Amino acid sequence: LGIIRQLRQDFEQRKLEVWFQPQLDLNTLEIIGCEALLRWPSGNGQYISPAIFVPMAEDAGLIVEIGQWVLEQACMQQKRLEAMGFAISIAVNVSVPQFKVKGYAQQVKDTLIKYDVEPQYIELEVTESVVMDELTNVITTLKELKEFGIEIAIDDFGTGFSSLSYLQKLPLDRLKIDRAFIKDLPGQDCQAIAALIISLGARLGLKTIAEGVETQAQADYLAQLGCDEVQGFMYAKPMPEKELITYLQAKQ
Ligand code: G
Ligand code: G
Ligand code: MN
Ligand code: NA
Repeated sequence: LGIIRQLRQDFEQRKLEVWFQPQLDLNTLEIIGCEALLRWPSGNGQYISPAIFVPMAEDAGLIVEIGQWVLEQACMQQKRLEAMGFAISIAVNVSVPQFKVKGYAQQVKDTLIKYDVEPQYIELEVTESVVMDELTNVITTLKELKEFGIEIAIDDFGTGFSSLSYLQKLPLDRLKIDRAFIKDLPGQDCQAIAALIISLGARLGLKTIAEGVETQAQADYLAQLGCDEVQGFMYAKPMPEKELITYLQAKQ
């Protein structure tokens, strides 16, 4: 089977999984949310990386259906966590083809209403490729979502090919500093870029979250720079729902 046919078949047979990676307040180390991340089991406990299959699913248009399913999983997860006393938000990645769907913002709102999820508990992560796509009506769509109460983050910030002017035009809440600028901290070049993004965020009134934090030295440096939030293997890896609940209970 071609990889896309296999993906479509496994999706239809409900074999895809959504895992969750905690996000923490860097000052208090309180868990403030988690990112929903797709996982495609390939047998023997192995997984095909979304870095490989998500771009293929985008090209095939399949990401529209899968993305909607991820959002619904995130909504159901949020309700289950809330019922257990964990009022944390869930961040969902959104691709360009999803934004191209007519009425995308309304579809997202309808989904949250269907699952009775308060909008403040869902965040959408968009990349600079979404922001720069001329056919997505991104400003109108994001404004509609933001007015509803959904938070918006720019994912992989600093790695796209875009001007900074969109930062003034879009209703954003958060900048996610790409792991590329975290991994060599406190190396000099990374330091300069991370420091710049954090102060840019602060001056624009946006929260900054660092991705891929793996060491205490990185965390210390980010704290010193005034970074608000962190996500990374040092705190927790992406994990299935059951493990997430165990993790949250242990941290209580
Ligand atoms: O989980 P991991 O770090 O391997 O993810 C690799 C990439 O796949 C990341 O860039 C992430 O944004 C993307 N990805 C994971 N889950 C989803 C999803 O549900 N939708 C989209 N569009 N991208 C995802
Ligand atoms: O691009 P996006 O931010 O959506 O991708 C998140 C990806 O980063 C996930 O695939 C996740 O598994 C990965 N990730 C999260 N934390 C770390 C980390 O500390 N180190 C590394 N190498 N990858 C990480
Ligand atoms: Mn992301
Ligand atoms: Na990212």
